[in-house]
Amino acid sequence: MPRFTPPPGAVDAHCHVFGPAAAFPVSAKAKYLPADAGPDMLFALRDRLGFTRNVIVQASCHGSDNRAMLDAIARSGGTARGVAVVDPAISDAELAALHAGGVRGVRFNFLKRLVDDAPKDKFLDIARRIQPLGWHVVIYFEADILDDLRPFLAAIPTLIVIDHMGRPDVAQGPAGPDMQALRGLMDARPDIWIKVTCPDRLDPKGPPWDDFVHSVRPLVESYPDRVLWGTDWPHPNMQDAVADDGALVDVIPRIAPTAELQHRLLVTNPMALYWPESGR
Ligand code: 0GY
Repeated sequence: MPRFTPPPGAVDAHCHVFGPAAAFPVSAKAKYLPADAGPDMLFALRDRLGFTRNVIVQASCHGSDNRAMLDAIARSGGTARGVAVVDPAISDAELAALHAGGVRGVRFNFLKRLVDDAPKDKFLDIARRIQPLGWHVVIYFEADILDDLRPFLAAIPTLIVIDHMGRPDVAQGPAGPDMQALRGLMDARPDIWIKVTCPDRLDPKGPPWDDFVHSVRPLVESYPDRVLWGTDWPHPNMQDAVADDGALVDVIPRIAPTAELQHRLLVTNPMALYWPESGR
């Protein structure tokens, strides 16, 4: 159990579901074979941690087969929405069906250990096609390719959310080159948002993840309207060091030290992106 109590209506804006494999097998191209982590487990975690809603992000192991995510959303009673991975050949009718199923964004993954290819031209076609739906693009990359990605990012016509801040080296501190590059990107374009997630992935020194807190808190304070937070449950590929979800929640008040920052991070911002009709 975390010590920190999230504000009412808090959203876990980065989590996944895996399978269950008997109903929703992983892709033939999956780079890892996860244990089942279905909606019942996700919603039990949500309740235990004191959250209200989930944004389920399609994980690479399910490829562009979004059925496990859609099934979880359908079982959530309106408390979950999703970010899909789509094939470039997807039809407009299929996109509309994803929207009806609760999808509000697409994910482009550039991590070579997770996907075989990341075709920028096809991604841009997809980004143009999802724009009329009011969706955004979620992009996952590592800090060393940020410079290469600049023209691609500039061409994306929708709001962009960067997973795990583009995996900066948090040991460099808030003034280090990775954080400065990220700030440069965000300062140049006000519709770039970041997920201030995954101390367990980004801070090899481990709990209580002081380097992560030291580097990330200034970002939350500088861009309070463009940050999202999530557990990253069930922590794919972290089998040697699965973080305690309660301990991850307890990082929130250290990177967002006031009640107002916490409310923006956990409620206002994710609600604006994923439940805009709620009018918050
Ligand atoms: C994350 C991070 C990872 C995995 C995936 O789609 C995925 O498989 O996103 C990772 O291995 O870094 O956000 O879950």
